[in-house]
Amino acid sequence: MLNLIQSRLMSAEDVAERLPTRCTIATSGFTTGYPKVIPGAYARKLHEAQERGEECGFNLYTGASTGDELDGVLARTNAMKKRLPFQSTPDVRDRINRGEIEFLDIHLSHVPRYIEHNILDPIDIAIVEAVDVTPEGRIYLTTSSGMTPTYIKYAKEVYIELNRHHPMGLKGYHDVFLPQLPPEGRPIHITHTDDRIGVSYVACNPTKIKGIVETNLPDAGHEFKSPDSVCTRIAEFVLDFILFEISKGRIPAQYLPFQSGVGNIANAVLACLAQDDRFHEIEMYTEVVQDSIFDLLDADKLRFASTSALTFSSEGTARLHREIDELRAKFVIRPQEISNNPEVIRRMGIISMNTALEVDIFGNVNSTHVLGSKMMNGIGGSGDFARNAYISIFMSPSVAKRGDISAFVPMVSHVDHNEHSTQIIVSEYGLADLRGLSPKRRAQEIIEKCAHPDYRDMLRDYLDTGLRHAPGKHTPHDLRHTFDWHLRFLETGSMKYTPTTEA
Ligand code: 0RQ
Repeated sequence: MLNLIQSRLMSAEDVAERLPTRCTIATSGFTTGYPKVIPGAYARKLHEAQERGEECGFNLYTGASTGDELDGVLARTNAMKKRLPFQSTPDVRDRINRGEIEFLDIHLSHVPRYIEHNILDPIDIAIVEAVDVTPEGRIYLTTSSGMTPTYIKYAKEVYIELNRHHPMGLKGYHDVFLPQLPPEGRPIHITHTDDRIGVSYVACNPTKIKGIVETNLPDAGHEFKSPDSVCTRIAEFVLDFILFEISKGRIPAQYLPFQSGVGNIANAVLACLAQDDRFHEIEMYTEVVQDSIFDLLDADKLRFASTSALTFSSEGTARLHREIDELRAKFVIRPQEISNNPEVIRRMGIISMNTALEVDIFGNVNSTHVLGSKMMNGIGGSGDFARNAYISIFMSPSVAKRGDISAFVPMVSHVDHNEHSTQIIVSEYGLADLRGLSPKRRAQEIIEKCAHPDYRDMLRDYLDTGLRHAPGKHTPHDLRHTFDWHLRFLETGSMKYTPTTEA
């Protein structure tokens, strides 16, 4: 008798043939672990249907960002109607910003409930990447978990890409557990980063698995730059601050688990921590781990990391494969319902470190919108962590676009994390500790510690004017000029004042 894999084996084109040209597709993928061949075949099918004059349109749900083999090829069909909850592919981003794709920018921890409560269009098809699937329908995922367990549960049909690029040794990395909805919800029994409360596979009724495609493809590598001087300065301020907090007894000497966002700054903080003799072993409770985790491992400074994805460069992935059995004792991969769960984050006392696009002098943070209207990637998990962390740190270079944009502005052009949730702000010039400060004092702290020197006088001026003219002196905004900086950049290409020629 044929086993499940043999009986469902087909080509990506066979799967595409079965997929409707109008449907809602949910896939695995949280930076890595997304399907890589079925989307391309489906895109070709859509192009052909469009050439015949057929109207096509699909929604795409994932865990977080994915690669060009999924997001890129599907965006280029121009048939993607709705996308959630996070993306970072230029072709998707452009279409969102041209108003062609409806993008739902949702806290990652909120997505499962929206699915379960049918707030979103129901899922017709789930396409997931796995290393193995058993006759009973146990699906063993690759390097990410994300939303996959929930998508498999609610999809009408499931297609699997069995990716032979990854070793079977990935089995055992995952801990799959989905909490019940209220009123049946019970406490989630995670009190330590390495607690396991579920099983190592996603259970699926085998009759729902309609097709299996074999692949042998890596994820698009997440290459990291070696930390530049700006990233290194930011990292040094963060590390000094953590040691200061320990000296004050506000962080225990054995630390608290760290959460670290995506990108070069987050990677640099952990890489610098690995080299810093003042630090010993740490733990992580986070949603992505990047290559800097290997610096920690090599320095014998990683006790354990709980994550929703292993987001490695090609070099990092090769090392994971080489050391797959030893590293299993160091990592657990959890669904984002658990990695980003506010209950667990609050209980464990996380030190959260995320990157901001811009911060205003009163402490509001914009992580998503360039100049107030253009979507960058999405809020992702930064809100889940920042709001519920024990200590929440936001980091940003003081300027962008060769100095023409100040990351520190009178008022952010979009708010993702408001002044009530933010605590510590860091640039390459210094660290502003906003805890216990009124808005006026926060403004002074941010201007003097974080802003680029070229913009400090302009910010002081804005604050002084507000203190003189604002009807309320609590948060002294000068509403006539709140967005002058953004408007000036749009008009002149720089946020700096253009000096007038009149003497
Ligand atoms: O543009 O590439 O065209 O030069 O923004 O900036 O400095 O490379 O920063 O890659 O670390 O991303 C906030 C977007 C930072 C990211 C953000 C321009 C700048 C450059 C990128 P160019 P950098 P990074 C865990 C947590 C939200 C989600 C999150 C993010 C580009 O960290 O998406 O934290 N965070 N999730 O030039 C205009 C400004 C700008 C600006 C920078 N003020 N105005 N442009 N740029 N500041 C992960 C998950 O949730 C999965």
